[in-house]
Amino acid sequence: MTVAIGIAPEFTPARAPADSRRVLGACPHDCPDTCSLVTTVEDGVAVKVQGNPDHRPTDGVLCAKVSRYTERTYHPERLLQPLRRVGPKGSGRFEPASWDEALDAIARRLGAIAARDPQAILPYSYCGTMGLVQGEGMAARFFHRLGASLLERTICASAGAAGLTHTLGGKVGMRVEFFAESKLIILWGSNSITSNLHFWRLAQEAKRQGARLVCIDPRRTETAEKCHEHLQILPGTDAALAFALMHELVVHDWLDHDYLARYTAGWEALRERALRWSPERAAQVCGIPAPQIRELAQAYGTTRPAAIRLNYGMQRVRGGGNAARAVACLPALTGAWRHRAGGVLLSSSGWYPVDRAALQRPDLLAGRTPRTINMSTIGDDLLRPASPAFGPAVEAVVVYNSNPLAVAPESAKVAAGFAREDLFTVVLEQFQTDTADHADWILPATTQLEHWDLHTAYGHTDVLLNRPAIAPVGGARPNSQIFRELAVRLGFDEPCFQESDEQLCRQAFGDRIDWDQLLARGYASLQVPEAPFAQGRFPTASGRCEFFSAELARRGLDGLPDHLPNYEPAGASARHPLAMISPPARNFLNSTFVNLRSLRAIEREPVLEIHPGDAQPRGIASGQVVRVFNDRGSYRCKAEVTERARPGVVVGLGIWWRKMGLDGTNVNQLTSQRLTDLGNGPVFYDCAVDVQAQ
Ligand SMILES: Nc1nc2c(c(=O)[nH]1)N[C@H]1C(S)=C(S)[C@@H](COP(=O)(O)OP(=O)(O)OC[C@H]3O[C@@H](n4cnc5c(=O)[nH]c(N)nc54)[C@H](O)[C@@H]3O)O[C@H]1N2
Ligand SMILES: Nc1nc2c(c(=O)[nH]1)N[C@H]1C(S)=C(S)[C@@H](COP(=O)(O)OP(=O)(O)OC[C@H]3O[C@@H](n4cnc5c(=O)[nH]c(N)nc54)[C@H](O)[C@@H]3O)O[C@H]1N2
Ligand code: SF4
Ligand SMILES: [Mo]
Repeated sequence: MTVAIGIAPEFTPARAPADSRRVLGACPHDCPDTCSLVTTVEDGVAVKVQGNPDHRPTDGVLCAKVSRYTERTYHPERLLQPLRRVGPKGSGRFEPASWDEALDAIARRLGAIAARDPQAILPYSYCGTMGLVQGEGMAARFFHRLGASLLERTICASAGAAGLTHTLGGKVGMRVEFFAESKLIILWGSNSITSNLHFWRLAQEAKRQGARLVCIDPRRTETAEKCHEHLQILPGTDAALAFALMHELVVHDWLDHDYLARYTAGWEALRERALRWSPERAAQVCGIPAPQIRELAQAYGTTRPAAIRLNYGMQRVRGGGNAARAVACLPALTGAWRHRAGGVLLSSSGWYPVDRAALQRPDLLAGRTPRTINMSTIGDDLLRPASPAFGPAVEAVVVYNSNPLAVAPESAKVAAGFAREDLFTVVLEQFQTDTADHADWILPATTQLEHWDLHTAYGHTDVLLNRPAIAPVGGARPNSQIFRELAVRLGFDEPCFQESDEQLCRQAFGDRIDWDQLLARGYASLQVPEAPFAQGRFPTASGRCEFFSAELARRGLDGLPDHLPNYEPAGASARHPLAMISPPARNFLNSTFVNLRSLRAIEREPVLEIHPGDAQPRGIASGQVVRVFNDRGSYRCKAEVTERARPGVVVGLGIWWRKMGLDGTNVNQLTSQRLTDLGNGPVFYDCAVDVQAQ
C-alpha cells in the first residue's frame, strides 16, 4: 500500500515568529511517540527543549527525560574529542587524539582487515537515534561499499514485527489518534505511562468519554494501576489468553460473520484451534482467574468500538511472534476494524514509503552477499572462531547508536567478546558507556541538537525533520560525517559519499514529500486511511487478514498462530523457580539517560521487585541486597518487596549501565541468547532465576 504525504488538515501555523531562536527538531529516541521538539537557543547555546504545541501527537508535552535534553547535551562527561585506548581492553583508560590521527588509524586497520575478508568487520548499531540519516544512512553506504558482515537488527521488535507482518501484512494498524474515541481499550504488554506517554494521554481522553481501560501485564505498573482492570498474567502466556478470548467470542457468537467471510483467511482452522482454549484452560496457563478472562471476552465481544494497544513487552519471549499473531487476529473476529476507533496497533512504521535503497545503497555491495550476524547473539558471535559455516572470526566491530555491553543478552559473554585483545573496536558515542570502555578508539558523536536528521515514527504517522539548533559541542561530529571521512580515507570515490546530511534527508522520501513544508513546520502527516481495514485490503499476499499464513506453512512452520510456552516458564525449574522480566524504567530510555544526575536521582539504584510471598520464605526484606542468579550468571542489587511484582515473577527494571551496578553487571547478566519463534528476536523476558538474601 502506498500513501501520499501532505500537511495534516488540522495543521495550524507555528506560533513562534519566523526570526525566533526557536529551532524545530524531532526526538531521536526509540520511543513510539517521536515528539516534535522546539529548542530555544540563546547566543548559540540551547537553553530549553520543549514539546511543539502545533504538532498534534506531541501536543506541547515531552516526557521527563527529553525535557532534560540540554542537561544531556552539555553534560560535563560528554565526549568531546577522539580517544585512543591506553590501558588493557575494557579498562576504560584512554588518551586524547586528533581526528586525523584517529581516522587514519581506523581506516588503516579496517582497510587491512578488508583486504583479507571484509566480512571480518561487523557494524553494530541500533536505535540510539531513530534518525534515517544518523542511523543507517551514510553508515549503511560505508559498510555496503566495504562488504562488511550485515547485521540483523533484532534486539527490540523483530518477533512482534514478524507476527504482525504474517497476519496483517506489515507493521500497520489503527491510526493512533482514534484511540481517543474507543469505548474499550486493551493495553496489552504496554506500560504506556512509561514508554508511550502520548498514547496514555489519548487513553485518558477516551476514559473521560466513558471508555473502559484494561491492562494485560505481569507487573502492576503505574499504567496498570490507573486502568479499570488489570490481568496480571504470567510472562509469555499471551497467546493462550488471546485464544481463550477467541473461544468466548465463538461460543457466544460475538463474531462479525460478514467480516470473517469477506476479509479473512483461515477462519475455520483458527476457530477449531480457539475452541480448544476454554477460559479455564487458559486461566491455568496464564495464572489469572477464569472469570476475569470471561469478563474481558464479554467486554471485547460486545463493546463498539474496541481497540487494542499492543506493545513490545509481550513479544520478548520464546513464543513472542505467535503471541503477536494471535492478538492481531482478534479485531477481525469482531469486525472491530470497521470503525476507525477499533482494531489493533503495535507499530505504524510500515506505513512510511521510505526509499531505503536510495539512503542505504545496497547496490554498493556490487553482487557480494556478506553473511548476516544477529545482533541478539553478539555474545556468542564475538567468541566464535572461524569456520566454514560461520565464516571468518569477527576481527573488528564498529559500534554506533548502541550500547551492547549493557543491552544485549547474556552479557558475561558479550563482555568476554569485547574484551578480546585481538578484536579491533571503534565506538561512536556521546558518552563513555560500558561499550565505549571496551573500545580501541572512541569517536565523539553529536547529539540531536547538533545535526540534521529525518524521522519516521512507530506510534503515529507523521514525518519529522530535525534541524541542528546549535553547532557541534567540542569536537563532536555527526555519525554521517565520521563515515564520510572514513570513506574518503578508504578511497571510496562514489559520489554518494560526498552527499550532505540535508541531501540524505531529502532522499529518504524522494519527491513524495514536500520539503518546503517540512522545513517550515518541522513535520508532515502521512495520509493513512482513517479506518484502513474497514473493507479488508490488508497488505498481505491474499489481501485478507491471514489467520492462516500460507507463507509460514511454506516455510514448514505452523500456518496458524499457537501458544508456545516459554523456554524458561515460571515455576518449571526447581533450581530457578522465579521468572524474571526486565522492562524499562520510566526515567531512562534503554541505557540512555542513566548517566543524568537528575533522572538517576529519581530511579535511585538498580532494584529487583519481588512479591512478599516470594520474599518471605527467602528471608528477603526491602532495601536488602540480594543475589539474583541462574546458570548464566549472577547479579546483585537491592530488593524491593512489593505487590507490583506478581507471585512467581520478579522484575529488574532496566537498563542500568553495568558499571553502576554493585558488581559491575546488570540484569542482562542473567538473560539468554535464545531466540523467538519468529523474527529471530531476543527473549529478555523469558528468563528463569532464583533470588537469595545476601
Ligand atoms: N521511559 C522509557 N520509555 C521507553 C523505553 C524505555 O526504556 N524507557 N524503551 C523504548 C523502547 S526501545 C521500546 S521497544 C518501547 C516499547 O517498550 P516495551 O518493552 O514494549 O515497553 P512497555 O510498553 O513498557 O511494555 C513493557 C510491559 O510489558 C510487560 N510485560 C513483560 N512481559 C510480558 C508478557 O509476557 N506479556 C505481557 N502482556 N506483558 C509483558 C512489562 O511488565 C512492561 O510493563 O518503549 C520505548 N519507550
Ligand atoms: N534486559 C533487557 N534488555 C533489553 C531490553 C529490556 O527490556 N530488557 N530492551 C531491549 C530493547 S527494546 C532495545 S530497543 C535495546 C536498546 O538498545 P540500544 O539501541 O543499544 O539503546 P541504548 O541503550 O539507549 O543505547 C543507545 C546508545 O546510542 C548512543 N547515541 C544516541 N544518539 C547517538 C548518535 O547520534 N550517535 C552515536 N554515535 N551514538 C548515539 C547513546 O548515547 C546510547 O549510549 O535494548 C534491549 N535490551
Ligand atoms: S522519549 Fe518519547 S515521549 Fe519522550 S520526548 Fe522522545 S518521543 Fe517524546
Ligand atoms: Mo526497543
